[in-house]
Order: sequence, then structure tokens, then C-alpha cells
Amino acid sequence: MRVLVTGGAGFIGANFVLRTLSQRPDVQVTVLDKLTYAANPATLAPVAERIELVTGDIADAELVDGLVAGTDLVVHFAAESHNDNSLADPSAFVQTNLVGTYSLLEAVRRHDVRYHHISTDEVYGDLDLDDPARFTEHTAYNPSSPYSSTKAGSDLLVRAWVRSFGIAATISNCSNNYGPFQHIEKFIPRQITNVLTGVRPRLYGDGRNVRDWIHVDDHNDAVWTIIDRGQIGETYLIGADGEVDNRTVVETILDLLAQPTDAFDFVTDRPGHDRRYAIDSTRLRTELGWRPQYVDFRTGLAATIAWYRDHPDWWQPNKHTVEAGYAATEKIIG
Ligand code: NAD
Ligand code: TDX
Repeated sequence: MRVLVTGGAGFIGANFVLRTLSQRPDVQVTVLDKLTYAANPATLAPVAERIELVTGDIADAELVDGLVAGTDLVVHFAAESHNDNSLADPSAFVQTNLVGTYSLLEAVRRHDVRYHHISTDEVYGDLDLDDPARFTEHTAYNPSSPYSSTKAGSDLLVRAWVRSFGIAATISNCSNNYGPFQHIEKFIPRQITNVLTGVRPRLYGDGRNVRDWIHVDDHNDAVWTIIDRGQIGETYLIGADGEVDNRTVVETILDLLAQPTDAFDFVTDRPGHDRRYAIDSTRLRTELGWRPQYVDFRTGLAATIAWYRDHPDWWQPNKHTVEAGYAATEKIIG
């Protein structure tokens, strides 16, 4: 089977490629990635001989057409993925997340190729901290940020292409991922690498916002489950019952790194900051039989901390630039 993985040099896509090569010897992988700031080609270096890496843009219709024509399956991870960047400048989010997805959909329509679309729970907006509800496949779309609205728009394009043109597509909406190879602009690796470099972790606002954490390997196993057994045209929510507030995440990181658990700062809040995400993944579990392997967040976090401690060469070259970017807008408030 030939698989085209878009965004395969980023966090989740690269983990998907590595896991696929180790678990599915029958799969031939081609990665299409623009190698933006978010990509790290070093992640794929150990498997460079076993994959084809095409450097290019998913919005390049001609390039995409040729690659899709020669594949059996497209797994579409490529995106501009960071909310804070989308607030500073939304243009790349519209171009990649909307126009790029459109270009892939047109190619899979022309060549009748199976397509799996990777998306996020942020398309549903947020929940109050005391709301007993969780997101399901029936929750109405209500995105808050330029990032989440462009992801929501891309999901709606997929649904329309299924209904209007009959493409063979599935969609998954997953909660917050953590694990190795995540860019240090994101919350968990930013705080781990802050502590490792002697900087105090930074909590936005009051630190009570809740995210529903899932290990990246569990996400990618669910993606293969949906590709193997999901119903064409359907959406599946992926989550591992991992709701934790941001302050508790930071306190756990400090504790695991043998630091005082109050050695962090509160900084200016993110505009429009979603309060809480929570996924009900009953459908994926009951209909397709998927189960997460990482059920204890502290254990998964400890393994992730160990990975960043053991791989400074992977992240250190970016640390100064990422923190200088945050310093331009972030003020300590407590
Ligand atoms: P990432 O930012 O780490 O990686 C994105 C990759 O896409 C990078 O390698 C980048 O170079 C590539 N890319 C960006 N624009 C491109 C373009 N125009 N053409 C080709 N390649 C391009 O992101 P991630 O965290 O790995 O997220 C992957 C996917 O999973 C995204 O679709 C995201 O919306 C979704 N998702 C992420 C999370 C999360 O917690 N990180 C949760 C749910 C869903
Ligand atoms: O320094 C920080 N301090 C802080 O308190 C950063 C970078 C973040 N935060 C907070 C904001 C969020 O409440 O931590 C939480 C997680 O922040 P991010 O890592 O930026 O993730 P989030 O905005 O929740 O979005 C992530 O999950 C869903 C991914 O980046 C998206 O691509 C995915 O769709």
C-alpha cells in the first residue's frame, strides 16, 4: 500500500510515519511537507532511506495532483497548527488549512483515492469548567480562533466533497496531543524546556483552562483504526479521558524535574482563550474497538520529559527564537 502523508515532518505526522514504518512493513510512505518553521527534518533522518520526502506546498495543485495520482491513501496532517501564531497573523492559516485542503480534495476526487482528514476538537469551541458535557460527533461547530476556524472550514470542505462528489473520506477530531518531537512553541514542551534551561514556566491567565491530553501514539493508532475499519463519510472523535488544568500540568512537570511546584509565573492571557476542551470518544471505542495505551498522564508526561532531557540537539537551536517571540507580547502578571 502506498501512503501520502502531508505534514509528515511535523509533530504528529512524523510520529505517524515512524510508527507506520515500524508496525506496517507493507506500507510505502511518501511525505509531502513544506518544511515550515514547524518541521524538523531531523525527526525523519533515521528513516530517510525508507521514505520519499517531497518538499512542497499542499496548495500547489499541480504538485499535489501528481503525488495523489500515484498513491492509494492520503493522510492529511499538514496545517498551520499554533493558535498564538494565528492571532498574530492569520494569513498562512487561511492559505494552508483552507486552500491547501481544497487542493488535496480536488486531487483525491480526480483520482478516486482514499482520504483521511486529521482535525481537532477545537472546531467545537469550548466548554465551561463546570459543564458536565463533553464534545461528541453531534456537537455543533463553534470555533473561536483563526486557527480553529480554518480547521473547521477544512472539515466542512471534506464533508461537502463526500456528499457532493462521493469522495472516499473519513475525518477525525482529536484532543491535545503530547509526546516526543513536539515543537517547543507548544505548552508542554515549552514548559519542560523552560525548566531544563533554568527559566520559570509560564501560565496564561489564571492557569485554570483545561485541555484533554492524549499521547501522540494513541492518536496515531486511532487514525489507523479509522482508516482500517471506519465508515466512509463518517467523523470520529479521538480522546483518552485526559482532562487536566494547565496549572496542574505545570506543577507536575516541576515535580517530575525535582523543582518546587510553585516555581512558575502567570502571564498575560491569550485573547479569546478557550476555557475547556473535553472529548467523548465512545463511538470510536464501541464501533471500532480502539483503546488508548497511555492511561496515566503522569507516566506519559514523565516519558516525554525524559525524551526532551535526552534530545537537547533536537530542540535547543530553536529555544532562543521561540522565547524571543513570546517575550514580544507576554507580560508577567503574577
Ligand atoms: P505541526 O505544526 O507540528 O506540523 C505541521 C506540519 O505541516 C509541519 O511539518 C509543516 O512544515 C507542515 N506544513 C505546514 N504548512 C504546509 C503546507 N502549506 N504544505 C505542506 N506542508 C505544510 O502540527 P501538529 O501538531 O503535528 O498537527 C498536525 C495536524 O494535527 C494538524 O492538522 C492539526 O490541526 C492536527 N491536530 C493537532 C493536535 C495537537 O495537539 N497538536 C490536536 C488535534 C489535531
Ligand atoms: O506558554 C504557554 N502557557 C500556557 O498557559 C502556552 C504556549 C500555552 N498555554 C496554555 C494555552 C492552552 O490553554 O496551554 C494550553 C495549551 O496550549 P497550546 O499548546 O498552544 O495548545 P492549544 O491552543 O490547546 O491547541 C493545541 O491542541 C489542539 C494544538 O496546538 C492544536 O494544533 C490542536 O488542534
